[in-house]
Amino acid sequence: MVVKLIRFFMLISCLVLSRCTADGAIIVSAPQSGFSGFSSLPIPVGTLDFTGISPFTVQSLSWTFTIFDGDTGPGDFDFNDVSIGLDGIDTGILLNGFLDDQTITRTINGNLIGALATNVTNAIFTDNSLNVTLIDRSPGDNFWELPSSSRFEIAFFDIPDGGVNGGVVPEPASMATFLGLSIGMVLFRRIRASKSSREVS
Ligand SMILES: [Ca+2]
Ligand SMILES: [Ca+2]
Repeated sequence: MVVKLIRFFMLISCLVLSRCTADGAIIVSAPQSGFSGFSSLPIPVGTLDFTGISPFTVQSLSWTFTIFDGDTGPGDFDFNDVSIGLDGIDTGILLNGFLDDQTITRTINGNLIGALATNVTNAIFTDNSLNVTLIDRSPGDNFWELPSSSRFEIAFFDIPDGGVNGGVVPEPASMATFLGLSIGMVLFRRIRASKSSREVS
């Protein structure tokens, strides 16, 4: 019962903050840019806020986007042509699987190795902000729509020096978790007191 209550209120804390820890990952999310149209510049997905998150080295991560008319499915004209940009750094990780004339929500996994991991880590924690873009190697030919009614997120895994595995919990999440746990404990005590009174009577 206690475990269920704790899990429930941690989930609430997580949803309220759009930033949470689950299964050894740190997840950061934000509304999508609402971009609609063609552009020869990188397509803006949105900006993630890392304020209050203890710095960690970025290694393995997954991105979840909702895109209409991506044209990056097998056989589409931008298949193998679009990669994910983080603060202007081309990760080289491809955005395949977003189909022509359809709204698709899809998660892309990837690993950042060596200088790429260092550069992205520095890009995030110099200003606690990460601008995410789509970099088209054949720019200007694709109509994109990234609805602002959808959120995008990045989940960071295998965090060696901070985050969950290092036992460092982000400050805002700590406060929300504390509030959630406090409410949970009050409810638990009330339920237990109610049970006790029933057993006595
Ligand atoms: Ca293209
Ligand atoms: Ca398109």
